[in-house]
Amino acid sequence: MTEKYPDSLKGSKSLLAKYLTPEMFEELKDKKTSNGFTLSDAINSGVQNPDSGIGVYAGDEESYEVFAPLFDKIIEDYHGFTKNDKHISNLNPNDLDALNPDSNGEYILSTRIRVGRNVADIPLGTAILKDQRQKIEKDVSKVLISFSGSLAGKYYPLNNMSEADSQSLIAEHFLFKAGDRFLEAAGLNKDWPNARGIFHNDDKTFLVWINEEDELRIISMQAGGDIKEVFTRLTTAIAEIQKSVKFAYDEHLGFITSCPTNLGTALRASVHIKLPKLGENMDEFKSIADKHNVQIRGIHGEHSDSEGGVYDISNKRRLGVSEVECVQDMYDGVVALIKREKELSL
Ligand code: ADP
Ligand code: ILO
Repeated sequence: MTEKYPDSLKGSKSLLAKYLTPEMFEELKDKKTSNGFTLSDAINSGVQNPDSGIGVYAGDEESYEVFAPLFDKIIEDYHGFTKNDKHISNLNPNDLDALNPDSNGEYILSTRIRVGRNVADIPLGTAILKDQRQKIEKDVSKVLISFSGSLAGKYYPLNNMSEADSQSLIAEHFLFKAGDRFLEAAGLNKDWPNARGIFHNDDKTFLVWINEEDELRIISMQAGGDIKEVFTRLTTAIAEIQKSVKFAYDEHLGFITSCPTNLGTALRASVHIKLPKLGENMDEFKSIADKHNVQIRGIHGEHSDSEGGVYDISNKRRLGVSEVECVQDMYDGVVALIKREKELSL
C-alpha cells in the first residue's frame, strides 16, 4: 500500500487530485473491500496518468461504499448527483422525442449508443480473477450467438483475431483499442488479450464488447442520424441479454461500472458529426456543448483528436437521469450545434 500521498497528484487537474486531500488519503489508505481492492488500486490510474480527467476506478460495488468519501465527491462533481438523489431507469424508446436532426444527411455521419454492464455478484474488471473473466466470456458469448433475426451474429475472440482484422475493426470504429494507458494502470488490461472479444451481427449495427473497461459494452450503431432507430435496437438487445445475464445494479447508483462517470445508465449516445466552422471557434463550441450537457471527443474514441472537422458529440450526464433523458440530451445538443454551424456557414 502507498504510504505517502502521491506526489504526481500535486499538479494534476483530475477530479482525483481535486478531492483526495492528504487527510482523506490517511483516512482511506488502509481500507479494502472484501475482494481485497485498496485505495491504491482505485487511484493508480490517476496517479500514473496525472493528465486524467477523473483518475479513479472501482474494483467492485463495495468500493463505492468503502471509499465513499472520495467517490461521492467525484460522483457529485461529474454528475451533479448527491446521496439524497435517486436514479430512475427508462429504456422505453416510445418516450424519446428525437426525429432525425439531420434528415438531409449533411452533418451526421453516424450514430452510436452504448451501455456498460457488469455481471452481478463478482468483481468488476479491475479486480476480477482470470477464471471469472473467462467464465464471463464463455457464458455471455454463448447467449449472444443464440440470438436470431437482426440480432444474430458471431463472436470473435481477440486472441484468435489477426492483427489486420483487429486494425480494420478499430479503424472503422467497431472495436476497442489495445493498450489504453488509463485502463492499463487501472488493472483492466491484465492477461490481455485473453477472454476479450467482440460479438457483432452481419451489418455491424449490434455489437457487444466483452471484458474491456466494463465486462459488457452493448452497442447499437449505424450510418446517419436516426437516433430513435439506434436506441430502439439497443433497448431490444439489452432486454434479450438480460433474460440470461444478471447485471450489477444498485437502487441509488444504478448500473455499477468500473469508472464512476458511467454509473447510473452507463449510457453514452453519440454522433460523429461534421462541424468544421464551430471547430474553428472552440470557445463558442465548448460553451454550446456545456449549456446542453454534451461532451466533445475526437473521432477515434476518448482522448483522441478530431479529423477533418468531424467530432464525436455525446451526453455527459449518465446518473440521476434516465436513458431516455441521456439520449435526449445528446439530441438537443446536436440540434443546437447544427443550428449554429449553419449560421456560421452563411
Ligand atoms: P465509449 O463509447 O466506450 O465511451 P470511446 O469514446 O473510446 O468509448 O469510443 C469507442 C469507439 O466508438 C471508437 O472507435 C469511436 O470512434 C467509436 N464511436 C463513438 N461514437 C461513434 C459514432 N457516433 N459513430 C461511429 N463510431 C463511433
Ligand atoms: N480514466 C480516464 C477516463 C475517464 C472517463 N472515461 C471513461 C469512463 N472511459 C480519465 O480519468 O481521464
